[in-house]
Amino acid sequence: MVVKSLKISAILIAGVLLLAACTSAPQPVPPEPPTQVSASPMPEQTAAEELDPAALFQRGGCGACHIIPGIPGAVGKIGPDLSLIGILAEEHLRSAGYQGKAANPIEFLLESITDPDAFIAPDCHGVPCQAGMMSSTLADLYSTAELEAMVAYMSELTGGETAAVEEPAVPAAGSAPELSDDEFAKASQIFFDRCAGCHGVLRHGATGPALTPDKTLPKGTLALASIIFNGTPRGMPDWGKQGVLSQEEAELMAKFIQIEPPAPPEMSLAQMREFWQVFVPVEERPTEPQHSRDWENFFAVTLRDAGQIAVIDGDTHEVVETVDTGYAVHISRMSATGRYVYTIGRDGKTALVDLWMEKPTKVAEIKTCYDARSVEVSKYQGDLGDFNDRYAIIGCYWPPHFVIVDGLTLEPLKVISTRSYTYDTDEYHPEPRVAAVVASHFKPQWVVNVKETGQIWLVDYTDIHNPTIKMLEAERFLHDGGWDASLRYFLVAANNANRVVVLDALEERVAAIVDTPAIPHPGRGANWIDPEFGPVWSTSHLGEGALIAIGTDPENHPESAWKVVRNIPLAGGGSLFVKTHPESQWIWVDHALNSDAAIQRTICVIAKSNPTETYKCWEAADYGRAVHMEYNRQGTEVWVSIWGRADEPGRTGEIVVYDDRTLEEIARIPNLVTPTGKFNVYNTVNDIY
Ligand code: DHE
Repeated sequence: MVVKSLKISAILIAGVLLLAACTSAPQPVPPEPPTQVSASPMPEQTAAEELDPAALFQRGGCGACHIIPGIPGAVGKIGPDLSLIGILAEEHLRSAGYQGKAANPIEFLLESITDPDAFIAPDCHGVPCQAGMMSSTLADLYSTAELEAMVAYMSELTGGETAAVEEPAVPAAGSAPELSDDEFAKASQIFFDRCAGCHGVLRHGATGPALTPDKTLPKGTLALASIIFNGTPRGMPDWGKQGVLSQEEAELMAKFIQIEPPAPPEMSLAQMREFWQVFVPVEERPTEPQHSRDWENFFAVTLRDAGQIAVIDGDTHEVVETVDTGYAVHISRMSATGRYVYTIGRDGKTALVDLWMEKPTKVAEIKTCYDARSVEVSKYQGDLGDFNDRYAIIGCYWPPHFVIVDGLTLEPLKVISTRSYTYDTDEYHPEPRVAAVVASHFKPQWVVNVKETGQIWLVDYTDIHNPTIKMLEAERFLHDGGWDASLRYFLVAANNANRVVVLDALEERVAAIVDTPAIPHPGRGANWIDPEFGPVWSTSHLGEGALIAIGTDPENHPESAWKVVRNIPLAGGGSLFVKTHPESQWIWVDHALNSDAAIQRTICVIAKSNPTETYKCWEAADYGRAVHMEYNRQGTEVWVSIWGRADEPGRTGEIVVYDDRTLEEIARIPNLVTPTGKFNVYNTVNDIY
């Protein structure tokens, strides 16, 4: 009977709906139930009319992803807005992109549930909708009559009078799903591994939305599991489709995020001391390099899922040594002299590696947090003292604090909490995480970007036990950034505000805030000279296929300073990093988080002489994601990581080396386990990008 196909359609609708999944709360105020659904395959009409559409849409969690007028809480913005679907159904049906079997709008609406990918709506709140987002089993939740009622309801959404869309109400306490201790422990670990970076440990939201029970309970397990499994066009990864989470795990996580988040423990300086280890005391370390390699041309390469870095010789492409560091190393920074590499892992472990020893060796390590992303060193040398290699600063996600440690031993010296009030609404925030940290080249200062409160803290390190901290109001949520070519201005992405904040490190003020396309993500950005606008700094974006250039020379090019002077279309969104070198004629860009497998591994170059379009784009591998570019010391080679999977032998990852002048591939450094970031010693010390 028709039930099966109706079920399928329901899935589609549900998927569509799912995306929007109703946030909402009970007590629907449905519009007048539609009286006629029309045409063909709609038996059991009378039964359908008796059904309450609001309850049906809420059962499927449709409002989590869709705006559905009249359905309380259906205010989701992941899938298409269904406010005019009663009119648009016909338009979509006749469009060139339609590949389904429906003969009329009613069949189209039904099919949108049973075969959601038969038509991919063009607009999901400003970004293209994606195939495969809507659950293909949604229709199983409904009887034929119920599907008919939903279709009938949608067919009446033509922009006329409907009940107002309501914000979701907080559901009654006690309605959260229950998990066994084992399930809870497993979900906590998955959340830490996959979710906390974007949503926060306490789930107050940052790069991703807040996931507190008042937001998640109304959406329900089905809708949440679908989002977790299928991802969204605005950057939520498709964990299920990537094979990272099974359907059961997606459901487990959907339940977990409806429960109050557990508060993780704090960490005192005394506890950090317990973790602290010096393997090679300073006095036993060499006073000059113990090998003849050009260590300033070494690359520290993150082997993410191996918990290691590979130190690779930039002249010979040989892996000189692989060093155990910490879980999912995020970045490496070099000491001011370049001799030491500091790595920070997501487990909050910092490792100190000495490049002068016969083989690069871990000489000390410490754990200062349970979750972290940034580390930087002291670089100032001048009238106020010589701070080269004196201190390092470790920025933590949890606990929300930063820690100043001895630069040569990692001994913890001072811990400072970042808990404070949001710059704009002056609300207390319990989890303001430390995002990018950079060292000023002018003053004994670190620039500490506090994500959730939207403040840039200028931390003076001349007297670390009595530090002076200047707090600047900037924007939420600060993430990553880099210096302009003069090293005076630091440009940092406030990625969810679609803005870049410009810090003037000399005058210690925010010089400008620049509007950008969706979700700027520069890494450290790229500095180059535009033929028309002079010195500029570039970023690409996660939310849009766009590389922009912002003028950075207020003195000689005041008319273009702190303005977006170029907006160059890319192969797609999902770009994480850009890179260039003063000697290069190109700007390189990746698309590592694009949802399309071919685009994920596509890199593009833009000619500085014609910065209006990409000069060339190509796939750097036939598996994995192409991510993060870095130059060698001379600026003649570009290294690109192929980020594979640790559990797929032969496809775990490699580095592709290109001749920067000809764009020809000149080498592959094979068999690396999930390489991501690469940090050339000379370029990192001197902030060349
Ligand atoms: Fe990163 C930089 C945070 C996901 C690879 N990443 C940064 C910085 C921050 C940050 C705050 C800037 C550090 C600095 O300059 O002091 N990254 C986060 C996250 O919170 C996020 C979104 C989610 C998470 O849970 O970690 C995240 N980052 C990723 C990845 O998925 C990447 C590709 C692989 C990985 O390690 O998980 C990744 N992030 C990098 C790299 C840099 C980085 C390679 C340094 C770029 C540079 O050239 O400086």
